[in-house]
Amino acid sequence: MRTEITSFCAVLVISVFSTSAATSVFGDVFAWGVSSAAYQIEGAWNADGKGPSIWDEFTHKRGGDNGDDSADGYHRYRDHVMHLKELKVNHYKFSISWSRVLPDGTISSRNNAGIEYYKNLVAELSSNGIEPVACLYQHDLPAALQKYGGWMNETTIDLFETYSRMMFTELGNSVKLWITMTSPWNDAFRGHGDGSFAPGISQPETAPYIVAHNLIRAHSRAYHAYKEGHPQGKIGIVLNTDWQKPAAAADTDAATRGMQFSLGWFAQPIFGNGDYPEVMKTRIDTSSPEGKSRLPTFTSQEITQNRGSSDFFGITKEKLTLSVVDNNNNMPPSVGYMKDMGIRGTVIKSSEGDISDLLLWIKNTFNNPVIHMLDAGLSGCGTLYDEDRLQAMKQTIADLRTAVSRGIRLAGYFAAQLLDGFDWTEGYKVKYGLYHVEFGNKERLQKASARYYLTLIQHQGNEFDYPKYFVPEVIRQKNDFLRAKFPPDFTWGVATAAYQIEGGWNADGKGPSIWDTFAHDNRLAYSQTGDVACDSYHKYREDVQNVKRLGVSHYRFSIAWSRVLPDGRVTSLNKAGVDYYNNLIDELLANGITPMVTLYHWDLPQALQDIGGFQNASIADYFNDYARVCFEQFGDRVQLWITFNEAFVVSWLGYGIGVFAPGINSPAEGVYQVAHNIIRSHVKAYHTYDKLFKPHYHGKVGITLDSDWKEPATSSAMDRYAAERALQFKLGWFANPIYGNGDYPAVMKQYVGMKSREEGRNSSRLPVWSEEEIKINKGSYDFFGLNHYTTQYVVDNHDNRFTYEGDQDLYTKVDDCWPGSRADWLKVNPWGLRSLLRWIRDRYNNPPLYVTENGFGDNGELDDQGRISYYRSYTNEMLKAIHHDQCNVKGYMAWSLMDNLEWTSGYTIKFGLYSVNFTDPNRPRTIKESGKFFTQLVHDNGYN
Ligand code: GBH
Repeated sequence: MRTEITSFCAVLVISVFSTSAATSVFGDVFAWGVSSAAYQIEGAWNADGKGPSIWDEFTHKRGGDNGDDSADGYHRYRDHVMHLKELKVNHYKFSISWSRVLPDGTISSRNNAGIEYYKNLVAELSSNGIEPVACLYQHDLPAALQKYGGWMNETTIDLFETYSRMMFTELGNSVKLWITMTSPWNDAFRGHGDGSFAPGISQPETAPYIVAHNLIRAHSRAYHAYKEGHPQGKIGIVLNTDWQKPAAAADTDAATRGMQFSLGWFAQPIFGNGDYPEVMKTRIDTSSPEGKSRLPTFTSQEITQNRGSSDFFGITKEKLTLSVVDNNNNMPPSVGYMKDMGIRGTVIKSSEGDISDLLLWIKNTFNNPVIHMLDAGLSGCGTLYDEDRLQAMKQTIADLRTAVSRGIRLAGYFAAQLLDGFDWTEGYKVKYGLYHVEFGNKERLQKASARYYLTLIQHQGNEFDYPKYFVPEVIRQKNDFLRAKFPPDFTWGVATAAYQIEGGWNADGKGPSIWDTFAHDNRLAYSQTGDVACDSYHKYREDVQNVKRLGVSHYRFSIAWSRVLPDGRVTSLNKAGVDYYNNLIDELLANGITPMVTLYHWDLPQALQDIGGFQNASIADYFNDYARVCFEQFGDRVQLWITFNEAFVVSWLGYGIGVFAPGINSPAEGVYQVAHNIIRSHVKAYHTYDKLFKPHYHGKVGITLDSDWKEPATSSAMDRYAAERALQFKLGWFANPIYGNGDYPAVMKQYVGMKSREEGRNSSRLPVWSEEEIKINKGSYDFFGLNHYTTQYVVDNHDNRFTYEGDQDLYTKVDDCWPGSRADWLKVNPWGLRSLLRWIRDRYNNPPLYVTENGFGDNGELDDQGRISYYRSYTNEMLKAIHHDQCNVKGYMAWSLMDNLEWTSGYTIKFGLYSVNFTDPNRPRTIKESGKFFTQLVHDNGYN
């Protein structure tokens, strides 16, 4: 039932009702929290008197990513609290940067600005009803103390106590839940054993033991210092561990030993008998010089102080689980701590029950403590629709329910983490946030896992079905590769365009086009031109053989208007130009290949640009005349006609921002006029064919529109409206008049009208269709041509520019997980194609559709695995659209047959299934691996 509801508000209402009656296994008083750590998110590494920490020094020395700015939590803590409120968590765990409050680590260096920051954060949390959980130490020791040995020096224990006492005084009235330190194992082993954490010391024989010893003593000192003054408050420690399972029954002791060496090392002193686990003492003693154990000894007073020095057991289960094999002392080259432990752990995927087994082990080994679970989280490349992480959280919660049923005293769950931030060893390569952080401008966007978590909290941790829009179906199915065939009559082809391949720019009477002018004006990369290009004007026979070799049935090419009509007008008919296309068409037919002809792929006769091009309303008549000439000359053999390629590109890039020929800048008005005239031109030519030619030739006419898929960046209602708006402005602009109701999309009329009024105009910059025009626009097609390459996310955003872009009130961005290509604009997101096909199906009554272009740009290598993977995944999503969604897709043309002139990028970006050697005057073609892959796909007509 709930999954049917698409309104966000409605879902919230329903869930409130449906959960209020249910009881939670987690009890009524449960901490639902989120965690963060100072160095991972604060940034402002040297702001307002902050002293450097060992992590500042470590990362600066190491080079690469660092936490200098990170998510800028230091300045944006109010935003963070707002997000915590959105999540409806009741607790927030943060850590305090010691060197922000005491720049050199000692009390004499007190920095009020730093203290103020934490006071403000705590006040902001409290006033929003969120319980602050302050951690005194998470890895970022003041660098000044490292000069004296840091945690190797026991003076640091005293300094930690003094620092802690100061923070208890400063924040003790508001913070009732404290953590002395989080994951001290990392400081001990990673910081001093393998050196992968700051301070980067690698002395695995002794240093980890000394550091752990001092950390434990520092912890228990801070514990008692707090309890003296705040008997009501709670303070504890958070430990981290892998769950270590025996690989076989014989390895049971080894697995227990592994747990004792990692978790027991800290937990036995604090939650057990006050001292180190026996197995550690024995094993380290035996392999140490006589009477000088590498494992330090606690005094009896310390043992008493340690014992019970934590009001709760904070635990972080690392992402992975280890399968442990006994490797008693026999594991060269391992030394020190690892050798002492004497196990070999193989990382295996965590499975159901691991967390509950770990908690049960803690319960049994350490006296059934109250536990707070701090999720280690599942890292990823940072996709916004993080279904995997959502599933992992779901799994963790299910495990925790099991744990509770086994009598474990669970008091809280803290999801990791609030924000994408700096990950200690991986920098910004891996992301843990429930909120995405756009590091350049620090924008935050809610991921699907955040929506899941907040709904989980509303359900008090009970199982629930999450609404579909949290992660749309198409995205959830992205990894389900479909092994199936395309329909038997499915059409496969490859595509090219005249200016990109022909060359012969002034051969045999051809007139110049606006792209000749643009290129000769040095507007293309490296001043390259299409003067010769692939020289298809001379090599078309070879091209046809190459098409044939791929086994496809269709070839989509375009006619250069100014080759047929040099000055654009029918009076200038050029017989040589007509002959060229006749020859090409005849050659195709002779080889069993069906031509699909584009009349206009951007190369307007310069002579027509001289009278205003598409800004001149009479262009519709010129185009109609030109189309009629083509229908007359070639219509007896060509039955598939495309009037325009990518009306959007012509309008916006050609006449809006002028980055394409003819290079005109008219982003507010011209762009809409041009689009209007393109549609008029198309409609006229469509009806010309329909009336005069279709009765004899029975061909089909359509237009090719290009559209990226636009996915809402978050599932907020505003972003969802914005994504729909973006699609309507991009595709609906042309598709709605032709394939829809004959008029511009309502939302475009509304927005352009509104923006025009705001600007002080008394009429909209969007032209208006007459009743009569609407009638002839509507249905002026036999099929839908779609060019599709990539996807963007859409974020609702007020835009104060009065241009086609500004009119839309949104901005777009891409996903960190989508692979790039040689072209900046082309990110690989296969499921976008399926989403777009479904959108077209729903908006335009499932028209017969040809994907007339789709492809991937690289440097032109013959072993082009990137392209193969692109074609494989995109065509598979198309297959899903046909099989699962009943989209009426009739055919698919790969862009492109061969490497060619990539417009303003010149010959720098290659899209071909064949490579072309542009430095050889003969322009030899060579098939690429992708060409072979495509041949196989066409041959199999799907995936076996
Ligand atoms: C298709 O357009 C074209 O139809 C085809 O001719 C072309 O070769 C193919 O793409 C590959 O690019 O960064 O400002 O230069 C796809 C839509 C429109 C996407 C222009 C790239 C470049 C914008 N394209 N856009 S810019």
